[in-house]
Amino acid sequence: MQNRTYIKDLKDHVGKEIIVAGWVDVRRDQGKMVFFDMRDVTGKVQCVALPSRAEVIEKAKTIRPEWVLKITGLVNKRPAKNVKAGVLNGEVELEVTMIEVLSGALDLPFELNESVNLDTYLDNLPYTLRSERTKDIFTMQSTILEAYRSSLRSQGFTEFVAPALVGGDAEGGAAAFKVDYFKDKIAFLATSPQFYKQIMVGPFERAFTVAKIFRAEKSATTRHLSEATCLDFEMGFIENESEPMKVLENAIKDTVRTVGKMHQDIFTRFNSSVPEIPEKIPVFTLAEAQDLITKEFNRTTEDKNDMSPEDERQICEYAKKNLKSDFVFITRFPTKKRAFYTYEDPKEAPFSRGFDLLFRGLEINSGAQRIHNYEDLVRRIVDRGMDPSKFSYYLQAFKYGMPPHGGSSTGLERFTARMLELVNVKEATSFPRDMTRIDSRLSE
Ligand code: AMO
Repeated sequence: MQNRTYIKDLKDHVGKEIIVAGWVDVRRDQGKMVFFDMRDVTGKVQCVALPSRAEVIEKAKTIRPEWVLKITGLVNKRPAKNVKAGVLNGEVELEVTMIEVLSGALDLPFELNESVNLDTYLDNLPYTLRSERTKDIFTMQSTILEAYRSSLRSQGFTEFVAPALVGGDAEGGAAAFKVDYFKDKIAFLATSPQFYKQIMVGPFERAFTVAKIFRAEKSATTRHLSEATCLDFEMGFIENESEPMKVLENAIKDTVRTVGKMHQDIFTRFNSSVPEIPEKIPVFTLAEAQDLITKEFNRTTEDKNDMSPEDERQICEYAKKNLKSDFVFITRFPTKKRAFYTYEDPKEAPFSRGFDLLFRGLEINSGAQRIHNYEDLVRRIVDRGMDPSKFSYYLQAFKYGMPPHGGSSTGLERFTARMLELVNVKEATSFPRDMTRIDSRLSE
């Protein structure tokens, strides 16, 4: 739209006639005058329709929230008694000289910023995504994405685009969605860009991707989605898992620094705070973490081979209180509990070189050093009861020379959810898919 002024810039146009465009937020009639707030992507402003402008006031009386308008108006200073200090446009208002209705809106299901239950919120996403709270969440997510990418680039990584349609299931176990492909072939939606990022170590040594992953696990929890977004990287020529852990630590620190600089206001609105990270993120082996939990919380951990959600929560509580860290690394999981491609040093058996990163009580990242030797990898596939011929495409990377390598994957939705301390990861997903919903609710 030509000659449009963004609402955040109105204060620079006092005394001038300008054009704004956006949505009607609320309308308040006061005596013969009509007041309404207009909202565009940059903020809100109060508009006033005066009775002296007959055509304007008639139209103003018909408008409703969410109507889309193009407004011509004079930017006036507010009378001193009406100034709202510290609020965008608290010192100015728009005296409307012309209203053009670009689009009307039907009756709304509820007020935009009203708090509704999660299902109602999700049923109405094309509408509820416009709310202030939601806009804050996805503004935060957009910054996380940008900062993480930029950190990996500065650490020498090249971004590539991973496929979403794949011939086999990368995690060799995680339930995959099936797709009818050409020539009667059953393809899958990728459960991870794992194989492709490892292959990309060939051309780039250090590669990363922001990839969609699809998981058909029947998990109805606050941490599971059927479709998630992963920030995956892989790097060659490592000696052990501490190198990818360091790259990840840098990416996390860079991201936290950036959101802290840009979004203090959002943290405040969510009653949260910029995460604490000490010089070095604390690292515990699985056994150390579970011993600490037993000691600190007087509770025996049930599964010695993995962290339960309660274990994750308590070790994070411990680290926050005693080590001033919102992040904790857990290492030395038993190899049998990790994906088949995870490296195990014979001297360290039965433990693997895999790691998890926990953030405010939740696993947000998994990573590992990988097996790089062709014969070892084939043997591991066979040991896991799988057929190496099904992996022949991926195995080429190892047949033709692969350096020791490793990497990790951060779930964008989980990272965002814990950043703002949201209870459910679905709130940190603009269009969540789960067992009960794909846009609309699935019938019972
Ligand atoms: P993993 O399966 O642990 O590891 O996934 C990595 C990260 O992705 C996120 N995530 C999910 N988020 C929401 N809903 C889900 N259903 C879901 N599944 C995973 C989590 C998790 O930590 N290939 C390995 C990674 C690697 O070793 O590099 C993998 O996929 O935040």
